[in-house]
Amino acid sequence: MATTVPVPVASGCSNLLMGRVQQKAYRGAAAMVATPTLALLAGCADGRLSALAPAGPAAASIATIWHVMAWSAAAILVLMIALAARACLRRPRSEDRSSARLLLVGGGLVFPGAVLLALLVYGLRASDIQAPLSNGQEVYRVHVQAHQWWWEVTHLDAPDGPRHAVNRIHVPAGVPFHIILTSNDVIHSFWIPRLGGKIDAIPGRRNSIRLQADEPGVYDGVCAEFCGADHANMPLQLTAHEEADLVGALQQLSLTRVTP
Ligand SMILES: [Cu+2]
Repeated sequence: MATTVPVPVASGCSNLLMGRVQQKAYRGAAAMVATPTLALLAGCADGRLSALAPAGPAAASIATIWHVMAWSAAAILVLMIALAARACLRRPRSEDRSSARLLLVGGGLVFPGAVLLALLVYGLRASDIQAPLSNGQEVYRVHVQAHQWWWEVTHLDAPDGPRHAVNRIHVPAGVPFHIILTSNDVIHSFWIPRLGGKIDAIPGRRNSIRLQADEPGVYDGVCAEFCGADHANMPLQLTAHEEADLVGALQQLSLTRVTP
């Protein structure tokens, strides 16, 4: 004989309890995601190796495009989530077909096309800021030769002949200077995040980049291309001086080649 098993029905009280448990779980999950994210983002803002704390025109243009892209992407993500939620929650109607087509053409072709075009134009203009100046203009020059795992620095325009250093660069503040980059062995990448973008040091090639430090100070750099076992131990330090102090700093350096 068949018997009917009573199915327990949740009471209003237990529903309320479940709702509170779920709310607590959501809050806990949000805190678990938000806390480390905010801590990580705080580290981006004012570190000595932070591209988001620009100290020169090239780095400033890179930081601007980072902010534009990051916040625009966040806004688009929120919009997409809202549209997806709306699509899930409402019943489809026959007149939706024309608006769906408009959404596909506008949101899928026109909008991303316009965004990519604007980013391309901005990116081309931003890369011009780092292009070396033409030969007619006198610009302070430093030759940097990358080695596994150190930087050989030659200050070509020191007053009484080239001055040599290891992992240390001295430049004037407030004016552009050129870094001429070569490599002795493998591909490295020269990067001082607060002053500008990266540039590769490639064996057999000379690459140049124009940088500027707006204020006197010390700016840290790294090798940004994996170049072997000690890649992470290849720090670099650039000091920007007032013009009157630069000569004295250069005179402290060696007149002959130095190695670590
Ligand atoms: Cu390297």
